[in-house]
Amino acid sequence: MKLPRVYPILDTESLDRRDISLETAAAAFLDGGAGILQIRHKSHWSRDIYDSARTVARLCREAGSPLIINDRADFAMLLDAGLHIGQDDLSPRDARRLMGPDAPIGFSSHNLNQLCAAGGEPVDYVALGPVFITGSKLNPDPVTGIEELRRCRPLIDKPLVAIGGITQENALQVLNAGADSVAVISGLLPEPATALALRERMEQWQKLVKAA
Ligand code: TZP
Ligand code: MG
Repeated sequence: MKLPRVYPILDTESLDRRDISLETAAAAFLDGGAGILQIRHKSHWSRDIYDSARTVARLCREAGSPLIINDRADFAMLLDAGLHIGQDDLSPRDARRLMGPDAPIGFSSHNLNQLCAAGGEPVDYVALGPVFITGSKLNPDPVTGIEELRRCRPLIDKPLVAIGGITQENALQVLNAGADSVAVISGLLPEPATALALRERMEQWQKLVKAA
């Protein structure tokens, strides 16, 4: 799987705090050139959320950008999307059994041991983080730092996504340390987060990562 250099995560809690709808953020990021999107919804998957996710899935299809659903294989399957799982979710093997051979599956790791183990799982990419301090995740694991990322990179063959506290200021360092892609929540949310500002922020990121 070839991952875009920037991997925007639509975290519904972060979007709610800024009063932005999932659809608005998705449309703005896709307009700004996003080559992939993830929906991360940690609370109840209500019908409203599912309807919004269906709209996002349609927008992603029209743009030719994959959509990945965090945690929930059931909704990923219904939306014909990919799946991102963590260490406490469905095992990668069971996720693959459900999702089939072709759906993209990502798997989170938080340290070197988890990363090496993830390298042998039936997943398409592995995330490592938090690389830096993050305010977007409840009870995050200890930060890995950039040197750990550099040390970890050669240990697996799969694409590596760095996550956690990645901003326009530190993203090039992270990519130069060997990450194939940077996953970003708050660094893609300007204040105020109008549709125009979101699109422009995405465009800035696209320009930035071209330099890596
Ligand atoms: N996993 C590790 S850090 C993190 C997740 C979901 C949150 C990343 O958010 P931000 O705002 O880009 O630090
Ligand atoms: Mg999870």
